[in-house]
Amino acid sequence: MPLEGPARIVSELTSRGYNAEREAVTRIASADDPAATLQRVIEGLPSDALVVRLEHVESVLDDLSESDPPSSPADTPTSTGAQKTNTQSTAGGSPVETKGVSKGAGRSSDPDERSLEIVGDMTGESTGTGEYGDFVSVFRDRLERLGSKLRGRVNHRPATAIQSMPGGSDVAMVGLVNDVRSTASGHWLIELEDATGTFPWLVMKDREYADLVDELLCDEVLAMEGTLADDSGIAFVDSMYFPDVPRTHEPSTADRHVQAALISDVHVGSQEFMGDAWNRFADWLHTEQAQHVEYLLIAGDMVEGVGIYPNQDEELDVIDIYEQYELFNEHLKRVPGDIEIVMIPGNHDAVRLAEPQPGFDEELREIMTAHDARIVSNPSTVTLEGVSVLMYHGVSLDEVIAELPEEKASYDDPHKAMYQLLKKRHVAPQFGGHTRLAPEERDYLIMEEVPDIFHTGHVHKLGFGKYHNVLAINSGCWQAQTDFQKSVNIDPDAGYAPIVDLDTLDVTVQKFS
Ligand code: D5M
Ligand code: FE
Ligand code: ZN
Repeated sequence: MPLEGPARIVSELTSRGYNAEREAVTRIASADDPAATLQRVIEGLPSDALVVRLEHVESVLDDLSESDPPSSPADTPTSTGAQKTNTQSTAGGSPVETKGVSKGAGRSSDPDERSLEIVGDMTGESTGTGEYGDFVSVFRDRLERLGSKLRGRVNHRPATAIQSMPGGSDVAMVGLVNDVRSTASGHWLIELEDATGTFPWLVMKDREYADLVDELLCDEVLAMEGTLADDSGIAFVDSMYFPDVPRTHEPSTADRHVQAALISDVHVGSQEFMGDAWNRFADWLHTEQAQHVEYLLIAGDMVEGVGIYPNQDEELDVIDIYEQYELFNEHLKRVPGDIEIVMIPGNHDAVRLAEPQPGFDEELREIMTAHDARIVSNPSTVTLEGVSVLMYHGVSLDEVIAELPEEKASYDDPHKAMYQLLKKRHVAPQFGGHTRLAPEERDYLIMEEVPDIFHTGHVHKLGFGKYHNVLAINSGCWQAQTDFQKSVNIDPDAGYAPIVDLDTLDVTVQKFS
């Protein structure tokens, strides 16, 4: 079998169940005889090794240069006859894609320069029982924490106090949007709720704030300022304030040139999963062009799952959910072993559907061992070398897109829907709609801190842009158009990987389909 270079080496290793560090692959590819080197590396691996590391290759090459016969580490002889038979046929030497010893296609970076921290992972922290008291707690927490971002900006009063103020007073309130209705004369009536009660606010149709009304979602937190009517039963809105991202927000950046690949919606197990595109992506990660990609973030929907949508089983390639994860794990193995992976679940994954979704359970973690991936909840924030990335699968985007006018949120510009979530400082504001929410003591869906990058998926459309200096990226998918998507005219962006420079927050898109 000819050995054509890193991609070939990776697939050879993957087929034997190994994952490999990129530098190890480069080192093998640049050896005098890559095929023989690969063979000896495999023979010499400890029996419990899952990842082929640079040190394994170096030790084989050292042995070769001393003209010693290949030796396995004394304690773990693992070579098999079957593997040895390959040696002859592959030992002819073949062109390699990369040259060079320690640099080449492999990264030159020192793993010590990396840093990866997780904040807001609620895996194992769920306390909700779905009872009434949990709903009270979660909304109280939301109003308290998002309200605190607004209370300094307006001279707010509780709903019950406003009712007893004299007509004509200037008033302000911080609350949750309880209801939005249009009146017979075309004005808008917005009911705000706080811990004391509710109060109605009227937005006149000809006021500048009227066009903000179509952005409002139930249960988001905002502040209103206005004038109390003569009978003190309603207030006329003069200004609206959102928790929002300050315009002056200055994102953090990494101190060196390092990149992250942001993807989602792999959907392994679906007949439409694009395995070839995935393999091209994984092989590309082994090339020189990708040498600075040191992190891979996967924002949910690893597998297609079972029973997610009606008639979904007709489009399944693999019908057993555990087999789907096993297959996903095989695909992860092709990714260089020295890339740090972080993943959160999505609505197709085998965790509870209601958000926040805890990270995968032990049984699934034991299947997904190919990489020592960080498996965290949806949502979670991962900070890569100082750059915080809020990862959220994105089910609420369907709702934002359905409820807001086309120019403010659409499937063609998914990042604009993300801007709305940033403005509301909440990943899934609306309760009781399409997005299922699990009430917890704490509202884990709040954006307490402003992220530097906001990463979502779910809608299967690639889109990115900046909102008040925050980079919003919706990452597309690895699943070709399904019958359902065809029926509703969703044309997915499949087989793309957006790559972010963590030192500049610039984005480049690599296409593999
Ligand atoms: O969802 C991918 C996108 O397609 C997302 O915008 C929801 C939408 N979608 C896909 N299938 C359905 C069905 N059957 N009903 C409603 N909406 C759907 P994903 O969850 O990643 O498959
Ligand atoms: Fe998806
Ligand atoms: Zn999804």
